[in-house]
Amino acid sequence: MINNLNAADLPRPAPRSSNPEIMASEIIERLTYRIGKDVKVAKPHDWLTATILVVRDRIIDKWMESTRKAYANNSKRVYYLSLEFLIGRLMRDAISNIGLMHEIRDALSSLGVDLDVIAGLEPDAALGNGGLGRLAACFMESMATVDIPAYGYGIRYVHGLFRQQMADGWQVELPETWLAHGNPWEFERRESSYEVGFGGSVETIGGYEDPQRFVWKPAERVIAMAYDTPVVGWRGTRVNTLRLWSAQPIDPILLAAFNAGDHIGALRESNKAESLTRVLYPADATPAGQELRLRQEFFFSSASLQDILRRHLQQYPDFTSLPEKVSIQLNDTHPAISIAEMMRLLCDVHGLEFEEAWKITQGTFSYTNHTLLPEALESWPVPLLERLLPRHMQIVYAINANTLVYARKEKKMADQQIRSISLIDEGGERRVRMGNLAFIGSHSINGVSALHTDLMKETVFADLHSLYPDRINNKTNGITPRRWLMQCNPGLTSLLREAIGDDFLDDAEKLTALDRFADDAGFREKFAEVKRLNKVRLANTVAQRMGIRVDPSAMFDIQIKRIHEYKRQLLNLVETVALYDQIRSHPELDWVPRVKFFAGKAAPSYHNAKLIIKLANDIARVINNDPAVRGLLKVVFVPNYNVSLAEIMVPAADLSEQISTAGMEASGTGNMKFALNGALTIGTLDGANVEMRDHVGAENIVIFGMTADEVAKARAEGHNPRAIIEGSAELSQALSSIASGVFSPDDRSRFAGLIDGIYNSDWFMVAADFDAYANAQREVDAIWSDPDSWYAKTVRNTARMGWFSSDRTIRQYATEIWRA
Ligand code: CRA
Repeated sequence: MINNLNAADLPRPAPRSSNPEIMASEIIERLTYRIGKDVKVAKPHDWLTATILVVRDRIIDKWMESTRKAYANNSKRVYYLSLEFLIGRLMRDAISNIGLMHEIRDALSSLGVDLDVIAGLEPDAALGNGGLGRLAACFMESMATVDIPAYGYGIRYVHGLFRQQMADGWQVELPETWLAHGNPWEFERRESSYEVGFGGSVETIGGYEDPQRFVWKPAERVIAMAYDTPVVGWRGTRVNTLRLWSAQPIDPILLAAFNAGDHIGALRESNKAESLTRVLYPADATPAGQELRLRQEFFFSSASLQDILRRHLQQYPDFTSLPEKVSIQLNDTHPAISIAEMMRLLCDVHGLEFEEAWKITQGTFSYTNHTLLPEALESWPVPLLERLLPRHMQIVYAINANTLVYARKEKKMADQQIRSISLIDEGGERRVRMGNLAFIGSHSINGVSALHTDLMKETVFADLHSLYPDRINNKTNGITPRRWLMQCNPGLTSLLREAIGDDFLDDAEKLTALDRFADDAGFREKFAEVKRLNKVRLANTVAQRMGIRVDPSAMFDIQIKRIHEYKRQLLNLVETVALYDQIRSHPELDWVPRVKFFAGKAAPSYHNAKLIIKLANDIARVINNDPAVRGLLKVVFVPNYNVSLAEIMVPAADLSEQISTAGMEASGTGNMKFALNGALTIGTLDGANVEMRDHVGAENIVIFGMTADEVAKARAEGHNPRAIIEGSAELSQALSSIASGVFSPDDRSRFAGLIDGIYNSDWFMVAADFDAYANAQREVDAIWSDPDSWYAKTVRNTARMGWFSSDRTIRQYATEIWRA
């Protein structure tokens, strides 16, 4: 066995040279021997695969070195458990991180192949819905960059997030097939397979005399098989592993049934197993609540923990050292069942005592909360958990008993508090609260922005926080500057290097050196020119995909993110209608030409979100066809928003819309991407916008609207949207034109219900914030009208956003939570 040999003594492949001729010959070699194609008949896709294989081979040398190093140094390993990894394309990221962009571009061009063309063929790995999944992808890259031995664990969905098509302005969901051409990045690991059980019963062994033992006898079993993707950090420092599990049947076919003529029945078990990892649930920040989802959560949690414990025992004699050598970060509550599974594995399989296992579990786990939306907090009906995971239900009861006894006896907590910290929600149908399980089973619980962390302490986890006051801490989100500056905005990156040198490439906070260039008219001009070229690129994309012409000299005002009522695309649309009315009523005024871009997907079952997409499209049709506002206002809803589209839209934005109802957006990360790329932000004091204001300076961001406290107060005391609407002529006109069908002549009452919601409750404070928002937009117009001032502000945004690098976030996790 290789493990028993001294790896350092083994022969290693010679370091590879990377001049373009050698790379070109390697590409031909892969094309010939790995793909089996002659140069003459190779299709663009074949060139893409061959190129990826060359890049991947370079990375593998580093990968093995990283694994050996972690082993040799007995380093602590970090495991990031996430049901979502929203990766996007990998090739450009990998090539740029290993520093071979020029070589590979030249090599390909010597073969008559354009790197940009084949890069555009790589499918997006869309194994996530939105911010939470994209954050996991940024963290993977940053953990490799800051040299932390880390593994990401998740699910290898066959179908990632659906493709969004527009049919007459309505969203239609189509299956996405990222694996259609195979996936040259991944390695199938048949040897890393684990059994995962469901259902069945629990046997109790022993009793009064001998210590009791419990053995779970699952009724169903599936195999979890690993697929590994190497994740390379900046400058190739370190390569970590993203390990995604795929479900396989234990018996691929029931041959007896098949031979007896039951051809479909013979495959039933196999289909059932494989359906477990077939599709990503398409809801963002709201739980699906279906049994298959719970099965997915347990499946990947169990496989990952078995893998983690196996690796630990390979290196250490027992589990006492687990908290010192292993950190497991739970990305939201989706993997929270891991806490019960860890207890089961330690107690039932490895024979530890409950108390000892509990200490190890708590010392090892930490949990990140990503949302406070009450409807988004995961909980599972007790009968479902009891049926699917009977042993875990017992463990949950045992943990709960210990916690509640401690709270009542030692901390003298009252009934009300006991009810709120309990793992079981007793109001109505009894349910297991996954947030409480994750909290109680972890030594660290973090929020994702300063405001969100404060609100966590005051709201959902108030009582748990008073029971365990040292556990909650903040880790403000971040974004990787490699993908979200260097790769998506090469023009700006070159300009920055010219101005301030290369230091910022290795440390984004060095961007502050740019600050003094904000007052340099020559620099501002170049900065504006880079922005213009990025806008031309977006304009071309929109012309190509949608046949719509937009003028790159207009202000590009962009709101791209999942469609959610709390994100208030509706506020933006209502203001768009108001502006449209204003321009038509006052054609004599100097209106700032604007293009309002929207993009984003709605959860397939989220009725109002889908209606908002239709409204955006209906408004676009009317406005774009009205000669009265030609050249002054355009509205574009770009279909099928994904990571690759974001990479085109973010660098092209003049104005970034971050306008969620205060207190509802836990952090946001799109906000950071835009500001880093030189957009001005119009936003509320919500999520990380608050800290962005602190960093870029209040004079370089346009903040408007109610604060989180004011929203909470208005909701508690009841506010009167009708009175507000009546008091604002602009607002009432815009609302009534939408409600009465001006934009939907084919179905005049289409949007009546949506607008009624504003009149009747205005939960999301669209009416309450409208005037402040409209005024803020006119303030934006005024700044735009003075280009010196506009570009001075946007240069300062780029200069001061370095702190929001995910390298900083990861370093904070490493020192304050993982101690790695
Ligand atoms: N929907 C929050 O809403 C946050 C990301 C990442 C979210 C965002 O404000 O930036 O997480 N929450 O922390 C979530 O998914 C389950 O909760 C999100 O992406």
